[in-house]
Amino acid sequence: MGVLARYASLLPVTDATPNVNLEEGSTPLVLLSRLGERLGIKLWGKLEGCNPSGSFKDRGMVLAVAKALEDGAKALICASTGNTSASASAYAAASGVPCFVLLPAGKVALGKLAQALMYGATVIAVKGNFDKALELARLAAEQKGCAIVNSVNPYRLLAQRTGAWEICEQLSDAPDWHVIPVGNAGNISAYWAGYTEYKRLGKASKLPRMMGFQAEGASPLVTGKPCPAPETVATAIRIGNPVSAQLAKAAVAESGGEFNSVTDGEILSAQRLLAALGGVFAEPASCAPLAGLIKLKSQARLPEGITVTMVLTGNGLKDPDTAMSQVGRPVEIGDTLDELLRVIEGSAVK
Ligand code: AN7
Repeated sequence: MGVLARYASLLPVTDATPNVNLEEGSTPLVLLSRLGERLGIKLWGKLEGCNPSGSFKDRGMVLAVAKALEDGAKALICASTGNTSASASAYAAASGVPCFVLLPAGKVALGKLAQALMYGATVIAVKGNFDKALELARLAAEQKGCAIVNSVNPYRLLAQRTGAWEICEQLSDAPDWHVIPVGNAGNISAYWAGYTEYKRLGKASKLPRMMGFQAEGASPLVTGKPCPAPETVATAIRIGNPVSAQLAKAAVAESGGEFNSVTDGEILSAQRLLAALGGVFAEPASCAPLAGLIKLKSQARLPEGITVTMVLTGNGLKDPDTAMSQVGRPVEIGDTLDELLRVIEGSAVK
């Protein structure tokens, strides 16, 4: 069941809303026991890479597209660091509506670009960063009457609350800490809105601390001012002027949480650790929170034994280039058993 059907009573879905559905949501919440033991916490990973287009964006996109169709939109438009474009293109394809996506030229992971092109969107590479592309998309949407499906579209964040609702159901309560990567700052805002709504409805007994992690080279919410030239290997969160900055600041302040930043090196080593100790391959941006937990642990600022949920926002397969630049190559052999046995005997496993 997709999120519109699963959470119809908590979302602005009416009889007039088209039934858009790619069976998004209901993603696994996995106990990462080896990583949790190292950190001295109960660490849960929300596998948002299991969504149909491979990222959390599908939760909000399904409602944004359904409402756009309900309002008679003839085309969709968005700017994106990659995942929003993949998601918008997928739902546009499934709904039979044209989609224009604006991407920062040369700064989008290969898998995401392949997705938007395969789903049949008109893909436009802008010589500028995401913030500039969003500015153009907003102006074009106004002039051409296209529905903009970036998170400036309020339906996106309303439906992204479903991630928090699922976590409360999977854990039978809210966690102590909720750690999450922050780019345009929509998801952290939506999760906070989701948790507070479930608390209000009596479906959670407490509220988590919201801990938002940015890449050091694109950390406007940590430095407190927009970043004119954001740069990070985690291209998904290469954003200098977050649209939902105010909402995110409120979420962090009200929950007693914080924003923090991690370096690209810390992000990449967390990505490898998550794969090697957790069995989960997530894209670099998704690994900023794990890098953050490791950093807080080293500063003795991670309380022992707490329950932490970590949103693994996008699938590692989206960015094969960054992954391959971090790891070795396969061991090559001919086609004989002898050669194979030599490899096995030369390894740690005898
Ligand atoms: C994997 O696709 O902004 O703080 O245009 O793809 O809600 O922006 C992606 C963002 C985290 C940050 N992890 O979420 C886009 C885009 C992944 C992402 C974020 C993004 P927000």
